[in-house]
Amino acid sequence: SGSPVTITITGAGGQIGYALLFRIASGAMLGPDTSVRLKLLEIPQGLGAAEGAALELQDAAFPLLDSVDVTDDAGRAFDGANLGLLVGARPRGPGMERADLLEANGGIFGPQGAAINAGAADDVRIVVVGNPANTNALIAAAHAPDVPRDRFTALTRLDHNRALGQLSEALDAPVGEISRVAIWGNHSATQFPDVSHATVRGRPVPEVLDEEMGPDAARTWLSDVFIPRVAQRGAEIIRVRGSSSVASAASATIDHVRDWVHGTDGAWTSAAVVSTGEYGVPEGLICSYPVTGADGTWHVVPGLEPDAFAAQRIAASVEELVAERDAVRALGLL
Ligand code: NAX
Repeated sequence: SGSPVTITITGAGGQIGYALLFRIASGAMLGPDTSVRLKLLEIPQGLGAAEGAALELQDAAFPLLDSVDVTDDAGRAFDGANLGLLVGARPRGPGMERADLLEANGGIFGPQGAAINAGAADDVRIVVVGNPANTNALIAAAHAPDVPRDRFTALTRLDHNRALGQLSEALDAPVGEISRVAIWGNHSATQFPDVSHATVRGRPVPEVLDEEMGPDAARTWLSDVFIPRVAQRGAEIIRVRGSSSVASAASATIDHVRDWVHGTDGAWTSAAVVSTGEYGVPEGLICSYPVTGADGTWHVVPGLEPDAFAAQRIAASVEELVAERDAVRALGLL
């Protein structure tokens, strides 16, 4: 099974970290033939929780787990990393302005990007989970000039999976029968969950919705129920559960990395990747697109023709990404 893959997890002592570690060590992310070497990065206050998780990983006796290293030193954490799951971030505190939030996260993702640049393996792949995920990924990438841009991504797979879950319920079809769903834009409330190309059991979803609800009701359901419910699902989870999404976020992170490394066999998923100008998105932004995974690379699905509604939704979310980029640029973080 070759040499172990080195995986750096930041914020490993936090909630998502706790849900992620055991699934990675079980082989759910890289498969049953790949052993893993885990490097857990925390800030000093989080070290105890990360060390406790490391003890429990030992107690779970995973055959694929080669070693676990806990540190608060980013240089040590990213040394030799093949994969970096950047989960730890600075949450928005009470009364915190957006610029303060971006600046605090710049103080995290800038140095982590530099540590990746200095010490990660040549094949390093990064997924940023910590919010604001797209812009944090942009900051990290800007501090890693020697790493190819397309190795920096942000997680929108949770949004994608949420969209699948909602469609599955509405269409009374298992998620495995639904294809070509897409999330466009920012991992935020402005994101555009797009079903215009989606199919269920091979039939176009818009057609099935029209048939089941009538065209007007279908349009209203999409714009007033489906889209806001997916885009605001995080807030709904907090309301119902009393705490933010954890296991679903970890599961989406596993899905993202697995599909990036092993490919999707032509199936669409969603990931925030560096734009090279596709669909009019300014080059360099980390924007969610419909993608396929092949040869260890994400490929933006080409040749789609967003209708007027979709184009307007995508533009609004991209505008927010531009504003975030301009704000971090003004703060000197890029
Ligand atoms: P927690 O607060 O439980 O854990 C975060 C951990 O990160 C803490 O243990 C903290 O000590 C650590 N940390 C902070 N700064 C660090 C640094 N500089 N280096 C290393 N570790 C650091 O939050 P959790 O629920 O695990 O969520 C983590 C992040 O995921 C948050 O930013 C959250 O907003 C984001 N999310 C992103 C999602 C997505 O789809 N992209 C969905 C879920 C989640 O909301």
